[in-house]
Amino acid sequence: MIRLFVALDIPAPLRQRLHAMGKDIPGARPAPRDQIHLTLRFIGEVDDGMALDIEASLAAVRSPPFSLSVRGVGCFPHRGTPRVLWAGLSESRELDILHTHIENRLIACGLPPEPGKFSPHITLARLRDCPRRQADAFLADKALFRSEDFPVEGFVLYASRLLKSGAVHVARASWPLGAT
Ligand code: 2AM
Repeated sequence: MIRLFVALDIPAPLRQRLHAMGKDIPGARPAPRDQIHLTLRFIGEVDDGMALDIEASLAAVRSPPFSLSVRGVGCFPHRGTPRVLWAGLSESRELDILHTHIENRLIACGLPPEPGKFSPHITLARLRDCPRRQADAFLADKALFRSEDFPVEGFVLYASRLLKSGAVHVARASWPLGAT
């Protein structure tokens, strides 16, 4: 069995900035700098045959390249004890279209539809025992954070191995975006 998810890579200089933001929060476990990503679709555990089907199916996705920027920050859950701090993204119709194409290809492979609405975010840090007011202070401080636009030129299928030291992400395949 293999644990899979589909993601967009973030350019290294922006990953560095986001990682630095995640490090500022007392009591937070920042996302490893080189693993900062935007999850398009968490797939979960599948067997090797299904993983090959998924790879073949995602290769057929045709969607145009586009630009995104990071806009503001937030946390999950929205109320109560915060567990994840994240950076938000600019509104993007192209991102929604890409997500829909990927979702449709995965459903065609026999996976159940994604539960819940696609909520694009970039995880900055996971929190343990972080008082709400501390998270709120971070959210207020970074509310106006904006990045430069960055190009989205492809998407990646990652395998995630859960080790004691944390998750390790390994790219299994990636595909360029191009003319439809
Ligand atoms: P997130 O940090 O962007 O929320 C790989 O596990 C990635 O899949 C995680 O970084 C997490 O991204 C995302 N993910 C989404 N739903 C998940 C779930 N139910 N379990 C684990 N990871 C999930």
